[in-house]
Amino acid sequence: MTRSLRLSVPLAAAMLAPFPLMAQETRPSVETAAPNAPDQTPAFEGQTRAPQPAEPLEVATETVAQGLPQLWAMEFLPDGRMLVTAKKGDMHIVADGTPGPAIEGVPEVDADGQGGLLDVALANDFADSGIIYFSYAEPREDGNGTALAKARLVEDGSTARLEDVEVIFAQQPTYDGNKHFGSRIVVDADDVIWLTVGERSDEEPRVQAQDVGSHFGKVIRITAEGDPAEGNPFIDQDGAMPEIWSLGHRNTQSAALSPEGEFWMVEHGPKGGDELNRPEAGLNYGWPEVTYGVEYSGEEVGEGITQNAETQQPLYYWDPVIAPSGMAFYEGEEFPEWDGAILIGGLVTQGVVVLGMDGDTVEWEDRIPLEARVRDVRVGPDGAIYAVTENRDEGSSTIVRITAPDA
Ligand SMILES: [Ca+2]
Ligand SMILES: [Ca+2]
Repeated sequence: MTRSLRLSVPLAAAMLAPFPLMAQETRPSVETAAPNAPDQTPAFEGQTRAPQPAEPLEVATETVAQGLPQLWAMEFLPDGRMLVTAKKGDMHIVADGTPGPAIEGVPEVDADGQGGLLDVALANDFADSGIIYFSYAEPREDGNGTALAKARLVEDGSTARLEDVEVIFAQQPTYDGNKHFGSRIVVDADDVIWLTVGERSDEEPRVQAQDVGSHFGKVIRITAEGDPAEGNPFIDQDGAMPEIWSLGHRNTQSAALSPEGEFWMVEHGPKGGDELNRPEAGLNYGWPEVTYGVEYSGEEVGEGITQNAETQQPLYYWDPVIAPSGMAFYEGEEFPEWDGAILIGGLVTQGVVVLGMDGDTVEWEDRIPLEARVRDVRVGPDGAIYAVTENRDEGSSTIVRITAPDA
């Protein structure tokens, strides 16, 4: 006994030796600011403050369009021009860095506060059909609500117009406020339309994020005709809104389809609680009962619960927040080492957040600083990354092209 014990001590030491060496190699997080909720702990290792990548990001940037109205979203048309939405209610086609005239036929929007003309997406058959989808804060008699419309974009010489405009989703109930409209639109390979809808922020409406009888704080999933999509979890439940896919979301302005065809999103959380989710049918993502972070007043959110069995944990969260805007999965030849990485526009971080992924796990996080609020981020047909900036004081935007330095 004694002899074997003596032998085991150096053996154990030898086995343990590699671990301190590995720990020394762990790279620090790109986030160096103090958390807003220092007493909260993640549910699993790597859920926040992932290490920086082994190779630091090196990029070159150039402004490819400026003097634009304050934009909310941008999509590339098949010919490489850009279709943009301006928050105040206009839509333009940007060619060679210059916006064309306002596209006629855009419905009236409520541009107060966080409202306005919001996201735009192209139908999968856009090249043939000209069909686009767009979201906006819809003015109503007793308030407003997030709406999703479908229309045909028709060009005629140097002008363009929307025809056959049809609202295919209108958030219920109506609410009189100017915050948390969402919204991002994602069209999947089956032509199903996904829309993120905010919980309208204020104390009373935000609790409706937990109520499947309300569209507030939900992911919406519908057909191109506006019907609930097949497979929606609450279609047969009395009193539930059949368009709902998942619940318990706060205000999501960031969503994208992964290369595997799955719907992912990043939510604006409370102070110290932005979160990455890949929402599954019928599941509850917690808000406002279970969340990381604190109120912007500094108080606890509800009872200050960050984890429980009834709600889903975010795959990743940020404290302090990044304030997520647009989102895209990187695919292209410009940055081969970022294949499958998630790009997220940062309003507060003033740049693009890059997440290196292994399945559902964030392996690393880095940031592309742009010194401007980023409102949308897209991957161009050339493989470059395009960031739409916004300057709220000037009511203006630029579009910045991000490439590898030697390109
Ligand atoms: Ca879009
Ligand atoms: Ca959550």
